[in-house]
Amino acid sequence: MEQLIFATSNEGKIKEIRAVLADTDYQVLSMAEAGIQIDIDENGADFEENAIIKAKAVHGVSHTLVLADDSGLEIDYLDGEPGVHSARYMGENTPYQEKNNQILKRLEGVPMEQRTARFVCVIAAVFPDGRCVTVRETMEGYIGWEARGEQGFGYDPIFYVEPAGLSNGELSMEEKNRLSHRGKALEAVKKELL
Ligand code: ITT
Repeated sequence: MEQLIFATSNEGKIKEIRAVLADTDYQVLSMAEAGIQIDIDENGADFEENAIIKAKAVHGVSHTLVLADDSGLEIDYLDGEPGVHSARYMGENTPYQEKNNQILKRLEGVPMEQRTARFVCVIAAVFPDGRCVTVRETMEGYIGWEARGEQGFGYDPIFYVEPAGLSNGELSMEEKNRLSHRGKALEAVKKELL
């Protein structure tokens, strides 16, 4: 079995990634499992740049196949915020319960048709020879009126999908992976790995 390193330290992401890549010939190693401890400055202007920065930083140490995910939530009423700053919104260490409550407050009184939002996921793959490709996928939905569900991570409890009207926090990991930005981007990256 071949190995690949997924350049993330986000536990929520890595669980979803392992589930989708389970049917490939690759064993997925986290950075910790690969023994790589580096600080990466995610100073890119967009999701593509940041995904490439992360994948190349780890590839620079390992020289192996490396994947990285840069993702975030774009809320139309907030002009695309928090966007590429999703992890840093209100501070990296602020609990998501607080971040989610703050977003619900900022959207108080905003009608359904103006609550549209999407998750974006860009995955960069850097191959052992340094060749690099990116894939981008989105998940369209809306910001609900309350946080619901214990599944997933981050902004999942306030992001709702039609037609079921359930929050991502109420979806099983299998359901979320079937519909989500990350699930679809991982399926697209699988094709690049063949
Ligand atoms: P790595 O850079 O180590 O992968 P990170 O959490 O810092 O971890 P990003 O810079 O890509 O990753 O930030 C993505 C943020 O967007 C993440 O922390 C969540 O707040 C949010 N996010 C992305 N995908 C999400 C999802 O599927 N569900 C909920 N929130 C998500």
